Amino acid sequence: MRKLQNILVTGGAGFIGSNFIRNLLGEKDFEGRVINLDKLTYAGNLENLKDVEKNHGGKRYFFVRADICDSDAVNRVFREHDIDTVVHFAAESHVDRSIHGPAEFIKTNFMGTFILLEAARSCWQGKEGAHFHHISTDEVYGSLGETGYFFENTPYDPRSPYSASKASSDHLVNAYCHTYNLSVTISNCSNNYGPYQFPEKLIPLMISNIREEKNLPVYGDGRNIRDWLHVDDHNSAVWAILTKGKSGETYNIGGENEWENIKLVHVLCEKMAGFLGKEKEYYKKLISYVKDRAGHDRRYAINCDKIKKELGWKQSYDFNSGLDMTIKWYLENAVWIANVKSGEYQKWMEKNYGTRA
Ligand code: NAD
Ligand code: TDX
Repeated sequence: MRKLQNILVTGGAGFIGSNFIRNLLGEKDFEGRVINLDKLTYAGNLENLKDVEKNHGGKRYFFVRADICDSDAVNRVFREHDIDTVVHFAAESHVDRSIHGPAEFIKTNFMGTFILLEAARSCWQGKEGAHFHHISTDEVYGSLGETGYFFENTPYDPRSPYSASKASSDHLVNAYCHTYNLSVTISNCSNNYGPYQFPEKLIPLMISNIREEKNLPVYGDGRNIRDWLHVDDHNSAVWAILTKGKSGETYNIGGENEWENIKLVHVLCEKMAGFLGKEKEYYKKLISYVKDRAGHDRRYAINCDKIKKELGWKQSYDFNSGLDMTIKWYLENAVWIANVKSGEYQKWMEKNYGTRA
């Protein structure tokens, strides 16, 4: 089992990263320190980590506001905190935004990953046990028809600027392993849901709009399929890879839980009706089919037998109760939603979509 001391988490103020840090600091097999390096874009919010800062700030948890594209800042953090492990979450993560403005995706997702790899290469020369884990997505594999699954050896076929930027960063990570013998792992995960997800993504957007009785925009015919996984299950898989994963390997992580978008939106409407004391069908009238996303991938489905067999990981949430807990969290944290949706995000939405959101 790999021994981890000073972990650099990039993008730790975002959705998955903040949940990861919270879980990591509660992990019984980890006694080290976490350094969260985040630029705090519209998607990064320190409010996500208020409890972590209170309980561990200045002791086992440190926040550094920096851009992963800033080589000086990244190198400084590596040296000042004697980093031995990187968990690289930082990215521009929303497909729709990558269609409107790909430049930031290429910069952060590709160039940012390059800067981090270079820092690791120069700071880790001769460092025993140092390891770089890269968080990627199932979207790099492209789009499936009605049958079949993505395996670790499925050829890459990214189709949006977002997935192309993630795919190219995956290639770079592998190249550093082969060329410079850097210890690396990569995980390709399916769609996550859970607390602290920015309300631009399907599940929190729908929950937030249902609560406010706003339109529920379903793209195209609503029959695109995604495989949903609770964020804690994603993060327990990342922990398994960090501690037991083999350098040079890729691990798929998935929920084995496929849903057509429209069916999922129906379930959210029904569950929200239950929570908010309305009749079962009440919120479905808010659904509106809107113009499809350009190049919208039809279906994602992950085969995650490898991580199950080799690292003993498995999902622990069932979708029904995971969704209930998630909905409750958003209902209890309406102020969080209002806060994260103000500022830069709101300005961008108004520029690109008018006032729809
Ligand atoms: P998110 O958008 O919620 O958070 C991204 C974080 O990265 C934010 O805190 C943001 O401030 C930070 N960031 C962005 N650009 C930065 C930069 N240049 N320098 C430093 N920090 C920067 O994203 P998320 O949903 O938590 O996704 C995290 C990672 O997981 C991403 O790499 C994404 O591709 C991958 N992923 C996400 C999902 C999903 O369903 N959300 C699924 C599979 C993989
Ligand atoms: O308003 C919407 N209406 C709609 O029909 C939104 C926001 C989405 N959709 C559809 C598009 C997708 O088929 O719902 C599905 C899910 O959309 P997103 O939540 O935007 O996720 P997706 O595009 O599948 O990508 C997500 O999973 C893989 C994350 O955003 C990525 O970061 C991750 O890599």
